[in-house]
Amino acid sequence: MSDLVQLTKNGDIAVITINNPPVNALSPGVPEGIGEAIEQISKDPGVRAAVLIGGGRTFIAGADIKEFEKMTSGKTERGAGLLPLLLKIENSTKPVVVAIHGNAFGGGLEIAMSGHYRVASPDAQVGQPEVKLGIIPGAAGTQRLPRLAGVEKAVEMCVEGKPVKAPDAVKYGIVDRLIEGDLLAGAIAFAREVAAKPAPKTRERNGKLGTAEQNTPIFAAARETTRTKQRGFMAPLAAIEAIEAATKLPFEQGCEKEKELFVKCLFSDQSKALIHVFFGEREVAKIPDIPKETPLIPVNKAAVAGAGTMGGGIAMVFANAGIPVLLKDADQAALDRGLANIQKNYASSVKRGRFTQQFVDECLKRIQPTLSFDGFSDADMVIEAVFEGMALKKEVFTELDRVCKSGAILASNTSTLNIDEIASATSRPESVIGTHFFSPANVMRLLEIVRGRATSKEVIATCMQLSKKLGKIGVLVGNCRGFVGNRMFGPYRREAQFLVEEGASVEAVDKALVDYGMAMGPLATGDLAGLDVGWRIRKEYRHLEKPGIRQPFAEDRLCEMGRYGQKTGAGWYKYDENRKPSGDPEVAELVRKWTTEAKISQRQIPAEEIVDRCIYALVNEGARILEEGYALRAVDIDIIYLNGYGFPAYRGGPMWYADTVGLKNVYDRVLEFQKQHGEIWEPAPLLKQLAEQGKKFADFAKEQGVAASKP
Ligand code: 3H9
Repeated sequence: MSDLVQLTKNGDIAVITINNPPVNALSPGVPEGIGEAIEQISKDPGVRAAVLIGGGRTFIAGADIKEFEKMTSGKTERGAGLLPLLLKIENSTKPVVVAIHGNAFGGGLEIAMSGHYRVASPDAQVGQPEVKLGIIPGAAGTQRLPRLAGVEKAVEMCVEGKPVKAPDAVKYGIVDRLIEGDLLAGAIAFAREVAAKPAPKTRERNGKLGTAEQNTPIFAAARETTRTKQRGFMAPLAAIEAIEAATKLPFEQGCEKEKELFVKCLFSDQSKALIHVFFGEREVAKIPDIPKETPLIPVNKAAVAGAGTMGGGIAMVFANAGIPVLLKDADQAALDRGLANIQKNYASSVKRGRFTQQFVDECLKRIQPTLSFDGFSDADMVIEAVFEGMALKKEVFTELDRVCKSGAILASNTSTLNIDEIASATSRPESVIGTHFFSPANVMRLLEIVRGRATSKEVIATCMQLSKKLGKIGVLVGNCRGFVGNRMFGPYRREAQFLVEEGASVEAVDKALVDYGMAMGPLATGDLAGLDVGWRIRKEYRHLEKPGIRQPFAEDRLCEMGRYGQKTGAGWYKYDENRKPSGDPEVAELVRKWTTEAKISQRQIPAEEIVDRCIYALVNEGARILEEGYALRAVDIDIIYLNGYGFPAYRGGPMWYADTVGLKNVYDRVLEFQKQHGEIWEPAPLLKQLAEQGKKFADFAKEQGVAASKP
């Protein structure tokens, strides 16, 4: 038997233990090992029942995701899958009790459901998260789960991919019993209890499959919700179709249907992109020159300077993670406003069921308002979130340097300013780092961690680790203007504005990008963030722009008119009192007037060109960033765009998308744009180089392993 699976005996009960750390994925050898163990048990007269359990920290986290990549690229043959093994377990005449701790996810839950009974530790979780990888359960999960949990619950679990906690799993009929204390001992005792009983087969339990009359509205509602909440994703719809098959076809035919849909999803670009995202989210935590053993600075108390929207949101993030936090502002009115905002946000979280009132009360107690820096002296980490201006930031950091204890992390939430210059206001630049939260800070998952020239490895490692505790995904970036996300966002939004100035309507530009999959169009995003933000930055940096290069101007004109976006009730769109947007004919007329005066010829612009210009502007700038070493890997840029800018996960991020289109195709299109629009579209040297070599951005990251430490 494979050494990934062990078979031992406890009296008349066989114990099959899976040992494939870290998560007992079903890598080659594991299913075979389980199968052999089941065969041996069937032949052993001394065994009356069996327990199947995971060694280490978890039961089975699912199929080995790395194998999917090998399969779709033809590196390994597609085998018969797990189905024969599951039938072997289910057909065993000796009851198989599956004992779950940690997670039983994907293929793990599918194996568990082929067992005759399931017992679980109270803190275990079960789930079918396959949709998050762009696939559906492929080992009869869509057929067995509705038989155990009912159609509605199965649809919810397979479509949303969210795990269910063990006590709920008992309630839904997925788990038979919770075992407090020693799981193995409890499972063995349970196995003795059921050893003499006939072993129930999940595939024959049709009682919860419902009638057509009951199921039709469930499937219709699920499809409707999926189309809005998971717009553009194909796997959730496929999961619904597979479960529908479970309700209409005999088990074997249902499995056939599931297989057909599974294979279609697995070989899709969406699945490849989402698998890239899965590994990417883990890869960004790995910084080549910062070893795992780097000592961390304990962060048990935090302080935030500035109680505006960002400062308040950041304070909530710390409080939510159980870390007490001081919230300072210069005047009482601003502090009161900040606290009122925090309370409003928490109240709405309670209303939406995200938090309980008790949790919120505890969080609020952790946020301590203050008007002075006095209490900052024992904070382990301070996050500055004052108004975006270098002079003010430096003033704050000079003060922090004076009051904070030695070794405290001094972080700035700046979204554009130079971290080294900010650090120069202190006597300890090694403690200074950028932590760029995204708005709303308590909601958005991305945290850009900006490495200054002198930032110490301990400070970086601590912030990377802390991001997880704060429920964020931290991505290390270098210190360049706009860092990674906003630096790329500039050319993206520039193109959106050019397109409007060349004749596309505001609505057409946004619609093309929303249809591409973006959460919001670039112009509506500007209205949301406040058009004045970019306007102010453009004014500050105008002296750095090369003369003679075309710049968009309509947005600045809108700002001059006081049209800052949602907050002023008008920007590119106009807004009602509930901030509901509608197209504004006045904007269309004004833009036409301004562009006629500027002699910009007008034309109809197809959606495809709108998308290519905006997305390739992102990609071209991303290529520069990568080459200059301000992002560690192409995947880091992807993770930033997926988590901070509403880029569709099923396209894998801008750099992955470009790799999928083919860099030669992207390069050729950029050259076309350069011919039409001039220097602004000069291809990034790295794009040119990789396109000519027939390579991908992903290859570059692997080859270079650059660090984001460039000043
Ligand atoms: C499936 O089952 C399809 C079926 O229907 C069958 C069809 C035939 N495979 O996340 P962590 C690695 S699809 C390979 O940091 P945590 C991970 O990359 C699968 N590798 O730990 C990382 O490697 P590294 C359905 C995997 O404690 C290391 O393990 N299942 C897999 O924060 C530690 O992972 C899922 O989608 C895997 N399945 O979280 C579950 N899982 O150290 C996916 C993990 O080199 N997994 N790795 O970076 C998870 O959600 C989390 O890993 C889990 C643990 C919650 C289990």
